[in-house]
Amino acid sequence: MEELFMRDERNPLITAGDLPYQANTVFNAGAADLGDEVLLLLRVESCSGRSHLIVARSTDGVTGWEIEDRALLHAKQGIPYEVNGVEDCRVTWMEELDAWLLAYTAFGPDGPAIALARTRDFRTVERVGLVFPPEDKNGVLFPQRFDGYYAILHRPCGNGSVWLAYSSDMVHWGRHQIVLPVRGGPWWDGVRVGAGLPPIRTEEGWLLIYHGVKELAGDPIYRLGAVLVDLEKPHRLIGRAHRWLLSPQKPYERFGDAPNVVFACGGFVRAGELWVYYGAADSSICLAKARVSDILGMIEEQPAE
Ligand code: BMA
Repeated sequence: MEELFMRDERNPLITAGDLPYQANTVFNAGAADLGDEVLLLLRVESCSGRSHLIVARSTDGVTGWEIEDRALLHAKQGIPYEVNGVEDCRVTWMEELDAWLLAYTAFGPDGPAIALARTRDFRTVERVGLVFPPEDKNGVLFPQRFDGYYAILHRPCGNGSVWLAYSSDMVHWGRHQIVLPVRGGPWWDGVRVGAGLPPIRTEEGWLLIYHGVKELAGDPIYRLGAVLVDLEKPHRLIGRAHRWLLSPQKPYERFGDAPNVVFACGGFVRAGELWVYYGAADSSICLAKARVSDILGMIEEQPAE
């Protein structure tokens, strides 16, 4: 099937064999466009089964990755809510704080939860703390405040929908509401949805790239889709593409530790083109690109069927 996103022909860009130490897999990276280089915050699953976050840098965002040999965040730092590791980090540039905010899955004794941290240089991090208790995943911060309030997307494990909450200090969160409901039935995003990339500001609204899950005879398929939410009131959904934008098709997306998965945490816009770094089959990191205007066109379009 023809899809909007074009995969980089050099995919997969990073696999466990590229790491400077032994590990099981690498996938679901957060991304930061630093201008003269691309920085990825890789999720590496070690041979203990737990994950940590490690920095990789490349001048063209595709080749020549320099991967650090010490994790930026890992379970061994003795934080109780992270004893089972840290996963799936989303990296949001927060202009007013002059800092990168990290929203990630902190795996504690009671399951996955959402924690925040901040960094200026990706060498040291300051933890904000646990903001949503287990079970919760897919925390993604908006890059600005709305009427003085920070906004975060997250998916409490339960009903499968994406929720939005506001906070004046990033610690206490409230005004909870569903922003992106799970679609139900046979839809490609019928069982669960979760926010992916940090929200992208467009003239028409905030563009959110999310993952949707369909379950077939017990085997989930993870695909990527797009919605628009209101520029001033981001809890208001204003458009939703009915078809997915990227689905597992290539062998590296079909086979791996979790087959049939494309899962995105990081990306940015360069010259009107959205670069999406996605985890393939929970086993590698890949890149796909699409024009933002084409994605917006797809959100407006109603399905023929
Ligand atoms: C989700 C998350 C992701 C993972 C995906 C597919 O629930 O845990 O980290 O990539 O499942 O296994």
